[in-house]
Amino acid sequence: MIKSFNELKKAVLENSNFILTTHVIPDGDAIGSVMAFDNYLKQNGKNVTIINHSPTPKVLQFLDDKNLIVVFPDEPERLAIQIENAEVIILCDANEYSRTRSMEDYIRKSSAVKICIDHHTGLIESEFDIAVCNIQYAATCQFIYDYLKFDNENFINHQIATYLYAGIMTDTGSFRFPRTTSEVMRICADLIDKGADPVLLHENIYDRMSKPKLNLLQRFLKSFEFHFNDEVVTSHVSERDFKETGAELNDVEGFTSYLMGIENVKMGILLAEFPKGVKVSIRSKGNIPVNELAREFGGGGHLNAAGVVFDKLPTGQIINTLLKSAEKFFNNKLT
Ligand SMILES: [Mn+2]
Repeated sequence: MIKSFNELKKAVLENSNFILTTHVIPDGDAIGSVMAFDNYLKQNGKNVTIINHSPTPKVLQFLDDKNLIVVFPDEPERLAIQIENAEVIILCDANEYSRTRSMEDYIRKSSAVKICIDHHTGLIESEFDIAVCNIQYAATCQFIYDYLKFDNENFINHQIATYLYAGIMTDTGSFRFPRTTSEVMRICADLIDKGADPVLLHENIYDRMSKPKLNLLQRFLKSFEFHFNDEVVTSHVSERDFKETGAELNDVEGFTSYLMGIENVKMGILLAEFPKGVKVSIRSKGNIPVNELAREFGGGGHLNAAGVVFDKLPTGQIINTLLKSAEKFFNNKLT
């Protein structure tokens, strides 16, 4: 566990120009954490720009109602200069520069103080000047909550409470994933006291299935195949499915819950084809380490939730490769 709140606070006090960023295809915790830290820094009178590689997914845009987040590929020349001149760059909800894709080289080249606030495995400490990381945390937003409590609780206004609640709610799968501790619930109770609206946030994020997503979901449900005595279920959505339904890659968010909601299923695999490759999401129950499985192919994640991106290959071939590797976790041989 690395928890350098004093160093983080010192970096905040000693500098004026900050850049916040997060990983490609940002989720609720990614957007929640950069929005919350942006608000905190601005309360401290700092100049802050949030620059991300990916546009904010539609379903999360309500969190950035003033359109503060700028997208690097939209204005690469201007933003590259800003990254170069920044005094501090903070990477939230990721611990590798490669997760910022088009921004990676510019961040590496910048002489800014580089800070990581994250809860994923695989941190290489030497890559950052300050790392605030702990894989026990349910969300990066939980870290930011703890940091703000450490600095001054009064910074947690209703906006920050909203961002942090959104991040914790999404990263815990609405408070049901393994790291949903009593501490997480206490934090969320406090965030509600400070102005987060749990009903509205849930509605805004989860009760908004678009027609294209619904149509993609129908195709996804039809793709299920069972293996290893029905303990493993695999699924896929093709590029054609995306094209014909009008759905986006982000729309597969939440699909893995359908895999894991099936009786006796211990591991679920979802393949989503996109123009340049195949995004694979792997989920498990109990102590089946899907992060180890993902790591064999260059991916990573948590014990029960991991991901990896494959080069463009037929989905059947990728599924067979993964099942072959997953064999060691199951008693039944590949059939
Ligand atoms: Mn996260």
